[in-house]
Amino acid sequence: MTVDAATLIRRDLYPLDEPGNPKCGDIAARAKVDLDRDQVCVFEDFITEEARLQMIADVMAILPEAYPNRSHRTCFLNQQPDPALPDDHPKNIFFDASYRMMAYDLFDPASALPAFYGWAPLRDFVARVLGEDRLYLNADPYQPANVLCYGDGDRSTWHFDRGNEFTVTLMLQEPKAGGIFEIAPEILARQDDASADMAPLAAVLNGDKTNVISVPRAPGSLVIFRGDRSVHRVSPIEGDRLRLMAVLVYEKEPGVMGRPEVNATVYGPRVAQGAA
Ligand SMILES: O=C(O)CCC(=O)C(=O)O
Ligand SMILES: [Fe+2]
Repeated sequence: MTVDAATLIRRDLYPLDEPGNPKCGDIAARAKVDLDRDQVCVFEDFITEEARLQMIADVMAILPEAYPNRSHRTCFLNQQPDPALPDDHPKNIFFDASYRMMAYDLFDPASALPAFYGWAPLRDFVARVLGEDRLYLNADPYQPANVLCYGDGDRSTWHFDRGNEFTVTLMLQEPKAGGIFEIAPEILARQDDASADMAPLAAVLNGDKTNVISVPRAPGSLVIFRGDRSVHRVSPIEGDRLRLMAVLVYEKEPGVMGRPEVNATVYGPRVAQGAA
């Protein structure tokens, strides 16, 4: 039987299926202020403890199938240097990233995370916070909801998201130490602007924290962030408890799918069939 998503959410705090409830309007309005200022907003205690433990159990059961994704890349996700630019230009500063990536098709569609992802009141709430009329589910077989699994020494180094103006994450499990999400709000006005002043971005990449916010995220927190102009990272994970982070992808149009060659790099050779 499909899990009833309404039972997963702390509806005492977030009555999302009662959009006329003034609590929803207040929460969305406050979150929008944070999002506009910091490019990130946090909703603590979003899911019940039972839901969180169930989602963790589901993830652990399919962990061996997750793809160990390792990359050496710039913050723009390029894997090659740009010889026309100086060595200290952000396009020539490389970092290593590593984590295991759990694709959407690995989950039982009737289980908790797919039910949570597909729950229309959640999507409508995210749209309200973002100031969008409505949002749609991603139509790709692999991308709609993933879980990033970070073990000891894993990290997601500084990067801008590509193709997604915003990202929704749900923290399932915290590591013993490390694994802090850090973001430099609107450090670039546009990723593709060759004339942009790169100095503030270069400072962040070189360890300057002046423009960086650390976002505390307790297990069960839902987070919305705009990652396309705000470089962000997850600091190295320490210890033997995995950091498990669900990433939900909503779209501004219906029917959006990923490019097969991108999916092959993100999810591994098993999805490479059909890739260019
Ligand atoms: O794991 C996280 O907290 C953030 C992941 C991330 O950067 C992303 O999904 O774009
Ligand atoms: Fe990201």
